[in-house]
Formats: sequence, structure tokens, C-alpha cells
Amino acid sequence: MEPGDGVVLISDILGGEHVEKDVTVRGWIYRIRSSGSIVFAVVRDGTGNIQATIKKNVVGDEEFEKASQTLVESSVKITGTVAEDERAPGGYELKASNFSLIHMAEPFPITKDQSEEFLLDKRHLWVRSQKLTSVMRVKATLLSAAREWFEKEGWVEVTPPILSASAGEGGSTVFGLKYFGKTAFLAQTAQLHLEALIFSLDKVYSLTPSFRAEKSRTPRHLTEFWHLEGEAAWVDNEGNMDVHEQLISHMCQVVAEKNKAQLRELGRDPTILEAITPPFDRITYSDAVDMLHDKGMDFTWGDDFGTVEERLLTEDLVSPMFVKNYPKSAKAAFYMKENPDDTTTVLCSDLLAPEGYGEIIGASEREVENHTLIDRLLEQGADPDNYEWYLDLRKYGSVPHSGFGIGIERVVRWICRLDHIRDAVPFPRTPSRFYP
Ligand code: NSS
Repeated sequence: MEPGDGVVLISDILGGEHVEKDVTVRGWIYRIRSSGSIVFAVVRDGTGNIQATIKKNVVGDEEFEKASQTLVESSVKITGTVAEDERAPGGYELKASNFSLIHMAEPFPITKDQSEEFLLDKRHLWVRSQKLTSVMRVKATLLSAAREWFEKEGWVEVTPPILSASAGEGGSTVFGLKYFGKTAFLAQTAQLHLEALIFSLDKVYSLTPSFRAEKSRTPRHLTEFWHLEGEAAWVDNEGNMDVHEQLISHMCQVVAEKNKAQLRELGRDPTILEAITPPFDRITYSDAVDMLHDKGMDFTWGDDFGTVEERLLTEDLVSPMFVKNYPKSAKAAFYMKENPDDTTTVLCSDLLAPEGYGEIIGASEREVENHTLIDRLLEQGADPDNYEWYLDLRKYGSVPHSGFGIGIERVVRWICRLDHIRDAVPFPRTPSRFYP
């Protein structure tokens, strides 16, 4: 389908669709230079870039004059004949018969070799860059692939609240805000509300922003991230991991199929993603500690893994790996079910992405006994009264159940091989930044 009025997509031209035809492209000037009576303009339309040659004796003096004065990021519409030309970037060129300037840009503030801070200040303009455009396309595919998988498997998408009366994950990283004379919290997770919904819908999922007041300035933490969470009745810790490996594999397959060009541009070989299929290795926390010791690391059993440990555990892997059954001391969430075979540990799993990227999913089977939940809340200094409604769920037809949270930007960072998680989101929020 063409987007109207003879306008075609640049990606279609680069795909060889319009050779020797007259077409119109519209977009923004990516690069432009003139040499005597020819202007070479590279135009970007969000699907690709193509070089247009605008010749004085073809388009006329006035149009030529305009073209030669046009600055980068001006919006334009160019009509011309598509020609194969191996000297042109992308192998095709548009020989212009008409050049129309829609809006003349002011001198664009972003030029080569600018600091990361400057680019973050100009993020509203930097989102036009090839890298961020590719990342956003990949992210969109990953999300639609996930929805497709849930839909196919009979999960129901639900819409949990973002404003909440209690912290879902732990008091230390919750953002509070004034709520008509009371304090409300921004959701760190939808989990507790999803748990309420499995009693009628069985298997539910949601995609929401989650907020964490984490001061940690690491390449994998944001204060606002997109959280894809699922919760299902009748599923135990191992069944939960079956879900994750199928879902993540499906997302990898679809993106490898649909976004080859973007992935290659980001330095990710799509065949690596095609090879990601179930099952993924499942090791226990204790196995992981042994691996760290074997690699010469000084690590105490009972501590949580951070960026460094997870990098060491996964740097040589090509597929994701589960680490399960963490000690209570490392993964303290009050809702995780105690491991009946070893009560110092809980029935949980983290999925670690390969190549050093580390945790992308946090998951567990849920505690179903109210007295245990209350003990755990008290141990952690929380007031069980604030969780009254949640505790109710274990009074009326409690069932074994499990759930998980996928940090979408963590997945994007791994798939797109990004150094920093902030490039997995168009407008990153970190401890030092919530503008633009
Ligand atoms: O804290 S988690 O490990 N688990 C939960 O929130 C559960 N309540 C989810 C659930 O079972 N429904 O967070 C889940 C994932 C984690 O593995 C990361 O991939 C991501 O959420 N996550 C983050 N991404 C980016 N930035 C930050 N700060 C962040 N925190 C967690």
C-alpha cells in the first residue's frame, strides 16, 4: 500500500520495488551537499534513507536555489525517477524532477561528536537518529510478539492500577505522592492486583509502567520502566519457567524474522536470536554460587547477585539461563513461596540474558498461607494491615499460583546490544533526569 498521492516508502525503493518508475518520497533531509549544478540530498522517511540528485537544468532555477539552501532536518517532498546506481548509498537513487520544501529547518543543534549529556538534553530531537529509530522498531515488534503469544495461549490482558495504597515490592524503592491529604504510591509492580484477577480469569497479563526510586546508576536501571507481567493459577515454579522460555523464545523468533535490517544495524546477528528456543538451562542459586567460586570470585552464599555477578555467570552463554531457588536473605519479597525442601530458600526464578546482560525476568511461585505471609511482612518491617485486601485472597478459594515480571527495556537492551538501558526507551527517566 502506498501512503497516497504517488508517495512511496523509501524502504520499498531500497527493496527494488520502483526501479525506473516515477515516485514521490517525503521526509526529512538527513545530509545535503551541492556541487556546481547538482545537489545531493539524502532523505529519511523513517523506513530508510535514499539519495536524491537535484539538477539545476531539470528542476529549474528557483527550485534548485531552494534545494541548495536547504538545511538538514528540513522537511521535503521530492518527485523523481528511481534509478539503480551502485555508487549511491543503498544502491538506488532518485533523479529529481520536482523538489518541494515543506519546512526549512533552523540549523540543527545535533552534530557529530557531541557529549552524551547534550544528546540527552536534546533527546526530543535525538529520537530521530537511526540508532534510536531501529531500537524503537525492535521494541514495538517485541511487544506485539509478546501479545501475540499470550493471545494464542489463552491469557487475558488486564489493566491494573498505577496508583496504589501500598508498596508492591519493598518500601525502600517506592515513589510516594500526595493523594488528597493521604500518601499514594506509584506501582513498582502490578503483581498483587494481577493475583486478585486469576480467581476469575485464570491466566492474566498486563503491560504497565513501573516505578522504582532506585538511586543506583547502573547501565540496567531506570526509575520508570515498562513491565510486562503475568500471573496464572495452578502453575508452580517449574511451570512458570516453562512459560518464560516459550514467551522469550517466541519474541526472539519474531524479531529475528521481522527486524533483520534494524538488528544488523545495531550489531546484532539475527541468526543468534533464531537459535533461541526452549528449553533454557535451569540452575539453582547454590549452583550459581559454585560457578562464581570456580571463576575465582569471592562471594558469600546468601548475598544477592548484582550486575558484576550476573555478568560473570552469563558472559559465555548464547541462550538465557534460569537461576532458581534463591535464599530468603537474597530475594526477600514477602510473597515468594518457601521451598518445602529447604526452608532457607524460596521457589523463585530469575531469567538471565546471555552475553553478560543478566536479569530480564523476576518470577516466583506465590506463598498461599496467610500466617506465613503475615510473618514475612512483619519480618520485613511492613504493616500487614496495609495488605488486608491481599491477605483476603488467601481466604476464599486459595490456589497454587505463580507469576513473573519482564523488564521490557532489559530485554531490548540485550536484543539490541545496547551499552546502556536508557537507549531502550525514547525518553529515559533516571535519578538525575526526567526532562525532556
Ligand atoms: O523486582 S522484580 O524482579 N520482580 C517483580 O517486580 C515482581 N513483582 C514481578 C511479578 O512477579 N509480577 O522486577 C521484574 C523485572 C526485573 O527482572 C527487571 O527485568 C525489571 O523488572 N526491572 C527493572 N528494569 C529497569 N529498571 C529497573 N529499575 C528495574 N527494576 C526491575
